[in-house]
Amino acid sequence: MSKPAVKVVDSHTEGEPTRIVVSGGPDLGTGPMADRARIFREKHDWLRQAVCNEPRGHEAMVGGLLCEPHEADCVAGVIFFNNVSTLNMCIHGTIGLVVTLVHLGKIGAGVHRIDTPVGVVTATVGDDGKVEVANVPSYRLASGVSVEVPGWGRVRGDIAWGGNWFFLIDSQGPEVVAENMAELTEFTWAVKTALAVQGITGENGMEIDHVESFGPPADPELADGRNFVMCPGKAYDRSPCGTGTSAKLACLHAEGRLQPGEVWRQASILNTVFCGRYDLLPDGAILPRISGRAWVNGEATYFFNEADPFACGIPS
Ligand code: PYC
Repeated sequence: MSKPAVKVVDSHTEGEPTRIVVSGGPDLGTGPMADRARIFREKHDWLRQAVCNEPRGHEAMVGGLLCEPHEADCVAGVIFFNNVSTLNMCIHGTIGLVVTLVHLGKIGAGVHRIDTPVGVVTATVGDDGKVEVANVPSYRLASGVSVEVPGWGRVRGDIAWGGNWFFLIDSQGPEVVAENMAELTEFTWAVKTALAVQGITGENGMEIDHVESFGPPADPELADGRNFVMCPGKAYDRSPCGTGTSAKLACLHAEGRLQPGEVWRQASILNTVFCGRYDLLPDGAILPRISGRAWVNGEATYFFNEADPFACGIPS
């Protein structure tokens, strides 16, 4: 029997796409979002592939399933996913979700709580449409960690949590400029693979599934640094990556290079910018606040014809 159709709304946040399934998605129950994300992974992975993979999607597509929230006072719950798996957290996707909810007339300017598998985040929609997201608490786990990377030699970096686990590399490998996209992809992917092979992980053995390489900004008037972020499915982030910017803020805080409330302007490899600042939490972690812009750029209904060999996407 054909699966029921779903409706999606597309947007991009500073260049990075988000596709939110706004209706027709599977019933995952009413439990905490982390439990629902596990059910989604185990039983409905076809929908992730149908939304993110070709022929409807592409390697950089990030999807989100709009859900009823579990936590009180939240306007929505969401499970993010990409071309290979579910994501713990996604800030560019949250900004995309928020402009989608505005587009659908479900929310307006103001403060809105959103339930995710790694905790509640708070989004503030400005009158100008700009969105700031207060992320989950973030921290640097380790600094100056050395990893031997075949073909590239010894690479040093910091390990930090910003809602996903990141390995942050400064001024090593190919220069962080758009002309080096292919080399940056190979370099950061080789680092990610080496970290996994050598058993270098985040807390509790969690996989470091994002690698972030930094260099100077194209224009110091507009940004304080530029990054290239490798995502788990070997696509680079077209935006400055909100969880990656949160991990960066945690490292800047740990180094004493950025004070609470000070603004860090993080440019992406495409020179789009997120502004980040943080509050200090009593346990020494930081609460990052990341702001950026997103635009709704499409709506669609997806049909799953059982005669179509790629109705549920081409597996990646
Ligand atoms: O903005 O946090 C983010 C993100 C994660 C993966 C892609 N974008």
